[in-house]
Amino acid sequence: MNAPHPQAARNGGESDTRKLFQPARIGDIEVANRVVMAPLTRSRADETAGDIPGSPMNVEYYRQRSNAGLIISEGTQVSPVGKGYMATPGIYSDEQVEGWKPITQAVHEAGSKIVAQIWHVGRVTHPDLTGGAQPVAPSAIRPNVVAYTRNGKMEVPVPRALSVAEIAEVVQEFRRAAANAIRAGFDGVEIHGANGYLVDQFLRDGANQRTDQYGGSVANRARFALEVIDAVVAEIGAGRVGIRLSPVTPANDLSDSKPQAVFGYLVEELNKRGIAFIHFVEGATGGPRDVPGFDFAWARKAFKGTYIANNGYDRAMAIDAVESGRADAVAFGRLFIANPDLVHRLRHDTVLNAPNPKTFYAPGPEGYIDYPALEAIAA
Ligand code: 8OZ
Repeated sequence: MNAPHPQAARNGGESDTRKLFQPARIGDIEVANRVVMAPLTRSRADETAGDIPGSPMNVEYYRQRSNAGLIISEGTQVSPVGKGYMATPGIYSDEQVEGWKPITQAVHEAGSKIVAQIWHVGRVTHPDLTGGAQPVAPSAIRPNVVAYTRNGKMEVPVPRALSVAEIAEVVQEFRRAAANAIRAGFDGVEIHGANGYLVDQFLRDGANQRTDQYGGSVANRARFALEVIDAVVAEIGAGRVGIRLSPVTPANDLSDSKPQAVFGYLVEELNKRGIAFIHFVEGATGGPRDVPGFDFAWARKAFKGTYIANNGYDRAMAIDAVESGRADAVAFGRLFIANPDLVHRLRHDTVLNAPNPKTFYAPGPEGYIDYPALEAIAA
């Protein structure tokens, strides 16, 4: 992109009437615009101290991006065995809750809102990341996935199938994570139901071969997701709860034979709960959008809450999606890594910094808090 689009110049700043830049309500959360920062794993928590977020660098990263109407935090594990990557922050210990506080405070001071993405990776991990514990899953089916650990790249092992009693414990872990998120100053939570992690493993039959009440029929496969939703809603209220779903993504070696059936049922059940939002990864996560198997336009019409769209959106697509009503809000991932002032840049149709994948998960400030804002470029 070079010169500002003429219409952007005319509609720029305060006079901008395009819906993407207008305030909205997402459940109980009032947002200044409909640009959402997608959840982004950055692997910069203090791992040796116990997966604790909130270093000055972490605070600065979120503060810089607080022009988003809503920030969805990086995935934060609900338990040690729910961790699948190096140096991801948790939200189960008191020390982690304290760590999140300066982050949520900085975001609020800058005028934005932030929900915690609460996450259990299920079978997508390795004992080197979980304190030695064998990964858990609906069924003992190994995904063809590698884990990145201190000891290098490892094939993930065969997981252990959770017992019914253990499933109830994991539901309670999500509930405690939601309570902790509110204690830490978050405006709500997004349950990570996408990208082949635990909630998604129960939903899709590529990972769920159970023969009890958590497997088989669509209603049985959706039971765990809905128990998590119900527990979290009971704890913090439906207006502060959302879920991320990716019905057709092949990410983390997961698939389903009939995604429309299982995710269609789930959308209808989520309507009954009145949750704030569904955040849809439309297509293959970080890849092609045109993957068959699920009708996102149907979901947009069927779901009564806020529809947040994600996956490969650029400025024109996002403006058009919200203007036309195909989405209520649009989440950007990689563009937010590289452009701390993304909303300003989208509003004024300016040049964008390119993200550098080499520093996405690297420790340290490089590629994290040193992408320049526009003022710095102009100076
Ligand atoms: C990229 C790298 C590590 C984790 C996801 C949480 O796929 C992730 C993730 C993505 O949702």
